[in-house]
Amino acid sequence: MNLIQEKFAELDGQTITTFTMINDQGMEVSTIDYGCTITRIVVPDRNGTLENVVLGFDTIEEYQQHSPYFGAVVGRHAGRIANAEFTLEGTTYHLAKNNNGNHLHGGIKGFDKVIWNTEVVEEKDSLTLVFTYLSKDGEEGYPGNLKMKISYTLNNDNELQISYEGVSDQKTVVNVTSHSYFNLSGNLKRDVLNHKLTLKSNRFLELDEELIPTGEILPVENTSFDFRSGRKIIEGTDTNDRQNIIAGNGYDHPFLLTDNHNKEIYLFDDESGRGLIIETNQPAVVLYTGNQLADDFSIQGINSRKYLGLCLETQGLPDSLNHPHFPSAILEKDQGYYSVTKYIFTN
Ligand code: G6D
Repeated sequence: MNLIQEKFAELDGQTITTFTMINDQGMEVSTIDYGCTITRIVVPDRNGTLENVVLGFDTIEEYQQHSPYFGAVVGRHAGRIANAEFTLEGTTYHLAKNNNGNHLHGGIKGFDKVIWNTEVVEEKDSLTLVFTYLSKDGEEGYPGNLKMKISYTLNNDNELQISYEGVSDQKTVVNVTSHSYFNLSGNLKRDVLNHKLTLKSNRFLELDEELIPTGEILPVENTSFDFRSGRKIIEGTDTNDRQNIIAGNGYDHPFLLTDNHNKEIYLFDDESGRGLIIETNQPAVVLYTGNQLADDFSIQGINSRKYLGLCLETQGLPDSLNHPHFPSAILEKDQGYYSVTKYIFTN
């Protein structure tokens, strides 16, 4: 295992650092301490060719100007919260209205836009980056001083594990995830429309026109949302299914998982032979197929466009605070928050 640490940029008088973990198979994971953002993941195809499989930039300016959370950690609360407010124990908290009058992904300056303290832990067959940050009481409108610790561990089996731990001195809400856009073709050679996704999920959340959950939990049977036997992404981008249409001709939906830590999510690109198995302790995964990717910038020389990457955001359920029948995102005072997701790359 090797670690390369180098300066990425200066921002507001602070240095942003790149940490590149390289395992003995040649897999690389590059991360910057700005938003714990994964900027590159390099893995082999069926012929052993090492190429990048995530959307990311080379400069902080591009992240500030163009990034729709490319590779970033998202929080305190990933996903949307309707009307940008929630009530806890009789107190209503008002959050940033940063998406059509609703709250999205932790607000204006969420976890994705702060610089995290970083430590490195080296083991014989693994490397871990430990990111810590104190999200103060009232930050982005959330209650409680929340101490967060996020660990990225790369081992020699081409597995990247991300764990999230948090504790707050007041009752609050927490729902954190990683927002990488995967594209297994390698160096963004193709879009993700022919990627095949298999999900252990028989229910998904209905969304309204503002992409807010209506509260209805729909069965996947006989719809383009049934990924139980594997389905190509393209089958959801040109359907007349209203849910695909309101998502911008694709998917932007939370799926309730029927299994944890048991290959519950599998993405495969036949042309490259690359696969990605995702296992998590979380109740849901948001599949977002890059339907809103703008086309007025380039990513490492490739023009950005719809469907150039897709996100599999393992997490609780968006807007659960307004839907008591959803798994809760409430974190009690001094209660430990723990979320873990493993990404297993195959070829
Ligand atoms: C869009 O609706 C989608 C979100 O799910 C995604 O996370 C964001 O773009 C980057 O708002």
